[in-house]
Order: sequence, then C-alpha cells, then structure tokens
Amino acid sequence: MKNNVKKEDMLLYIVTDRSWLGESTLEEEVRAAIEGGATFLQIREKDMSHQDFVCEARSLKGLAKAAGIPYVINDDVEIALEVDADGVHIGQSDGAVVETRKKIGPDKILGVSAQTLEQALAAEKDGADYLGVGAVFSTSTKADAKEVSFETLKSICSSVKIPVVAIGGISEKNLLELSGSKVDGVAVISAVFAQPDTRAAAQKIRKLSEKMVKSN
Ligand code: TZP
Ligand code: MG
Repeated sequence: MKNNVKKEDMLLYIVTDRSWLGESTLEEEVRAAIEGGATFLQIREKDMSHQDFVCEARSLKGLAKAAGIPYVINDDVEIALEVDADGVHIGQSDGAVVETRKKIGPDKILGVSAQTLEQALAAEKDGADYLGVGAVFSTSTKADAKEVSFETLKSICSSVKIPVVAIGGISEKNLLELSGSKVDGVAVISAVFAQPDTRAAAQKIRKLSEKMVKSN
C-alpha cells in the first residue's frame, strides 16, 4: 500500500457545504478555512450539474494547490479524474473500494467512510488510504448519518494502520471528548462553515484537534 496521505493531513479536514453560504462565495469560505489551518479539503456537492461541479472543483483545486493541502472529490470518480483531483472520497453505498481503486490508480488518494470495524478493515484491505468514521456525534448536516460509538471509533483506530478522521457533529464544545480514541483528526462542516468568522473557527478547531491528538 502506498502512503498517499499522512496522519497529520487529518488534523483539520474540511468538507464543503453550500447551504451555509451567506454573502460570501464558496471560494472565499474555503480560503478563510485554509488560512485558519485546514489540512485537507473535500469538495462535496449533492445537487449540481456535472459542468458546474467541474468548474467549482477546478477553482477550489487552485486554492488547495496554493496552500499545499490535499483535496478530494466526494463520491464522483469521473469528476475527480476529469479535474485531476488528488483523489476521491466514497461512502459504503458509492461503489466497491476495489473498483474505485482500479479506476483511480495507485497514486490517487482514496478515502472511504466506515461505520463499523468490519467495514474499516475491509476498506483498508481493499485499498483505502484513509478512513472517515462517523457520525461520532449527532449531526443535522447529513440527514441519513448513522451514529458510531466512541468504542467503535476506538476499536477502528487501534485496528487499522491507515489514518482515521472522525466526522459528524464535531464542534469546539465536544471535540476533546474524542481524546483517547487514537483518531488522527476531525472532519467538519458546520463547526467551520456555519460560523460567522470561518477563519477564526477553523483556527480554534485546529488547535483543539492538535490538543486532542496529543492526548491520545
Ligand atoms: N458524514 C457523516 S456525518 C457528516 C458527513 C458528511 C456531516 C458532517 O457535518 P457536521 O456539520 O460537521 O456535523
Ligand atoms: Mg457518498
């Protein structure tokens, strides 16, 4: 298995969400989050035409490249290949991990969502570079998110070698509750993008994530 991502890349993993955009553009919001210390970017769009998604992905790619952070496309392998993204992130219902790895080749990042230890072990064996595990807290951002217990998160983190990022309902209030799970970082949407000052929110979450990882 190639080492396409590092554990440190997981410290502050941001996932885009247009539903929180106010006056500012998605590009401005992502730039602010990167300035605040984001270490990884996932571009996630659920209702967008192929062409618009390609345009958005190209423009955000510029920001990620300038900052030197990895960026992946959620779900859509074709778009990831078309814009030459660093990789793709898939869920359990987005197609087999082995097939996705074949399509993107060995050098691109493959992230996989896992809710159980079995799914985590299978994804690692089938070629995932990192795992997203959650929802670790309740979230209103993803309607169908299943909750994953602290014990499950902990058992996944101690059973796989690849980096693991926790996701779902993580905020500055509960982040440190993840201490002791051995998780490598946090993936957030609302804790950064739903805040009035995106840059400051990212800074705060990044600091807490570093503290949490150190105390693991
Ligand atoms: N996958 C599991 S929970 C979730 C996703 C995409 C939503 C995370 O959003 P938030 O606002 O950080 O809870
Ligand atoms: Mg998906």
